[in-house]
Amino acid sequence: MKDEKLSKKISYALRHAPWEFGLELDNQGWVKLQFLLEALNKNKDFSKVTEDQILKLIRISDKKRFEVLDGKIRAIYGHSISQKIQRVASEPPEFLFHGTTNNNVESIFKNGLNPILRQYVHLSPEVETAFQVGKRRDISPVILKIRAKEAFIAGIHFYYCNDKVWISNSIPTNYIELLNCN
Ligand code: HQG
Repeated sequence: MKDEKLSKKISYALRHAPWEFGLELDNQGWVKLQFLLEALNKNKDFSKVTEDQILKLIRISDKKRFEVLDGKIRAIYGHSISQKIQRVASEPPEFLFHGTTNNNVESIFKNGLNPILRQYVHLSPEVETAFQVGKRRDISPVILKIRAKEAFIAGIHFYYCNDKVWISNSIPTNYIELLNCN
């Protein structure tokens, strides 16, 4: 079993469709690791997955997508389920970055940055991570610079996920600028 395939399956279960696995997330997105494991093991492609394999996957992954605490597991970001995952807001760095496609830019400067199919907008403290996120959909992505501290002072909530990901609700256009890469 390739780690990437397992990671994608767990992301799908914990971010997008827990009911397909007979799982119910609590309001912070947690579910018993044992329940996830049993659900995965019912699928022939994942029948031999063990708890240790999941823990190792989390440990070695370049992106920290999941966390485990007290026998429970959750996706740290990326949710699209209708039940909103509750987070504790915190003060963001001065700037956060968002990588997107050239096609989206006009609409973003018209409508603001919106979660679209997810619960939150995804941002990063580093340009490089934003670039990699944008590159999933555009070989030459556009990097947007968000004046996060200013937005925070004006009452917009930001939530820390890990050292590469912050999330927020919609960001109005007046806090968004194109990053000058020259
Ligand atoms: C765009 C992956 C038009 C937005 C990634 C983005 C990330 C607008 C797309 C994480 C818009 C939504 C999240 C507007 C926003 N008009 N387009 N007003 N507002 N958009 O996938 O940030 O590898 O939901 O720019 O790496 O790309 O799966 O969000 O292009 O960390 O762990 O709408 O998911 O993480 O796309 O990616 P997404 P994202 P994993």
